[in-house]
Amino acid sequence: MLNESQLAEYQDKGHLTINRFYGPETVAQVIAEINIWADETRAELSAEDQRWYFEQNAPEGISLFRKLDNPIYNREVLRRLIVTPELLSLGKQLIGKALTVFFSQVFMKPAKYGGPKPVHQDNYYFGPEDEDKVLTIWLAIDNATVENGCLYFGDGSHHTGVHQHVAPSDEPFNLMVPEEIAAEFPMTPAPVDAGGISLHHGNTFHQSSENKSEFPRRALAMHFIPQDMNLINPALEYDQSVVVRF
Ligand SMILES: O=C(O)CCC(=O)C(=O)O
Repeated sequence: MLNESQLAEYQDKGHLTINRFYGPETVAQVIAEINIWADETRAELSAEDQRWYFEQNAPEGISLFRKLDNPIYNREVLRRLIVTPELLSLGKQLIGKALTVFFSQVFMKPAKYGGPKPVHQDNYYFGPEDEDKVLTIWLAIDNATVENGCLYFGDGSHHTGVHQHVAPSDEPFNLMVPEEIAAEFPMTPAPVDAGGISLHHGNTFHQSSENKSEFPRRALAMHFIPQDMNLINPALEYDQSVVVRF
């Protein structure tokens, strides 16, 4: 459970960091499982999927995963290790008693070639009925630092509603807050130690920079909503057959 000051921080800033949520053994098991999964997935990716799932900045002949989708649905081991009663109690405290992870992602952000994620609001992607009922819990698998591309947040931006996003014409899925609106909220870095978690409200502006460092910045994000709430206006299609209810 969050204590009063953590709750107040989440409500005020729209995000909260909790270090040491999982121990090093759990983090090591998570890494081992992701490595197995990445190897299995690599073998079956089509050329088109490779453009989406691999880092496009890596040198010719080096294929590095940018992301893997739906770890909580696809990998029982990850579900069991990560979605513990302690984790669920945070979600229940913030958004409701019966929860759904309707989408989850592993962001690999590999050393040297990890690409940036521009400023965005999860709620523009997800289009929920109630903006206050989307919670992302982001687990740092490596130490996430300014050097290797930790998250940055616009403190208090969750109080400003959902803004229309734009996307480059050659990357229609890469939705972002228009620059002039993003500029109203200075983005502050939120480093998290491996095994720590970062929670954010679905409206909170956030981004991560590229990773030019020697160290990967892997993270696993879970997007929670209450079971009785619908996504009424999603910007992309979310596959209802892969939701996991808790
Ligand atoms: O990990 C990242 O770089 C982006 C994460 C993100 O946008 C999210 O978890 O909502």
